[in-house]
Amino acid sequence: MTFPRSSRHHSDSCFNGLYLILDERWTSICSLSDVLYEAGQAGVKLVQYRNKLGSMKQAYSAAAVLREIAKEWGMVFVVNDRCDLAVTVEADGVHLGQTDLPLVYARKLVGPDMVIGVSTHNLEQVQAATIGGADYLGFGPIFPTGTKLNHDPVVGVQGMKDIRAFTTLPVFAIGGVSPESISELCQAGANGVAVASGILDAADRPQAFTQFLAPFR
Ligand code: 3NM
Repeated sequence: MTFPRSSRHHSDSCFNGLYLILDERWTSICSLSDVLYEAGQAGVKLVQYRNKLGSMKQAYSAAAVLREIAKEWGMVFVVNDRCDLAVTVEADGVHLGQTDLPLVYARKLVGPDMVIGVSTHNLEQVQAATIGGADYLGFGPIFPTGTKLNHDPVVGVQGMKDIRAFTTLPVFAIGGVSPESISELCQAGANGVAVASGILDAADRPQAFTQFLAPFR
């Protein structure tokens, strides 16, 4: 499946609200497939598979399963970091960090229709990704987080306010986001929030989905 061309448009409804990050490190405590089913039931529209440690073979096996579940629920499925994996599993998008392939080469690999998101941590990166043709941005870490190792300095809600005027792209606030922080982040200009531990660590995940989605309803 290729991503419908029109859906790369910023006004598309999947580039806001809750962006679920399924990090492979959580597989020791929960099944990412189960989480993705729950996400589908809860109405999540955008999901990312993140595997920083596994081999390509292992990442492929996991991503292929998740990709199918996402398809069943009509969720947009994005692969973190790896263009080759995104193409292989026919993901809807790939998400690039600052140390991944530069946007221009990623675009060459994934073709014109795949969504490309970029992680940004300061104004310079926001401007470069915007000019470079990203479809959406992650911006953070907004709050301290244990999920991303060796992360950039915490930018706070003020960081989001500071970059908002410099890009017209949809921006997802990321890093330590809780349901309580969402309205403040949206007021600061975030279009949505990208969340891993807030959901994956929740004792009651369906309730966590409800809490994270409520501010956007
Ligand atoms: N990227 P959690 S912060 C994957 O700042 C990631 O770009 C970040 O996980 C960035 O919701 C982060 O558990 C971790 O904090 C997000």
